[in-house]
Amino acid sequence: MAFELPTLNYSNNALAAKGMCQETMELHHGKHHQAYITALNGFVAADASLAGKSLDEIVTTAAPGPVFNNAGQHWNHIVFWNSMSPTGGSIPGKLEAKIIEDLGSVAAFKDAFKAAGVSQFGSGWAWLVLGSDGKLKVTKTANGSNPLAEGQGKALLGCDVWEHAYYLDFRNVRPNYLQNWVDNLANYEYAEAQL
Ligand code: MN3
Repeated sequence: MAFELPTLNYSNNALAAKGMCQETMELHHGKHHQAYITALNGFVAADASLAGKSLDEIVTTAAPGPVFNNAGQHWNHIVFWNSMSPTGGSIPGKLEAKIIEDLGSVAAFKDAFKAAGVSQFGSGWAWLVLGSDGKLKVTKTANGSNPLAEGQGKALLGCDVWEHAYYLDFRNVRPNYLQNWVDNLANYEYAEAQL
């Protein structure tokens, strides 16, 4: 069965008041994400060894290259849409306590997350991950890679730092995009639900 673009839990203009405009959403979800899925489906249709594999299986087994890149980006964007909310930015108590225990403070978490995204040279992702040791950690990955592929743990939040994610709203200023993301867009309820 072909991979499909997931329906969003919110409208394309629902994040505009939070710093992600409707045009960004239309291009990012409707064009960029769709393009990864279309490419991935083309590779699957042309390669019997990929037929019937789940997205997680492809992400964890594909060699570096176009199949991995497009499967990874499909996986990453599914997490990304879930990682934002029109009511984002508020950290519920259980997650807040876990952040303080594992990362020191909410401010330290936000600083680490911003630093991960800012220091990712070129395109990539910043993540809040629950490691196999049961501890929260902040990571980053390049291009289409992700915590599943790299064995970092369970991805609780993922933030796209490719330029297409922020250029209309924040131009070249990636740090401001990340600051706004952790303060106003991040769906911390989604993160907490995965603990
Ligand atoms: Mn993207």
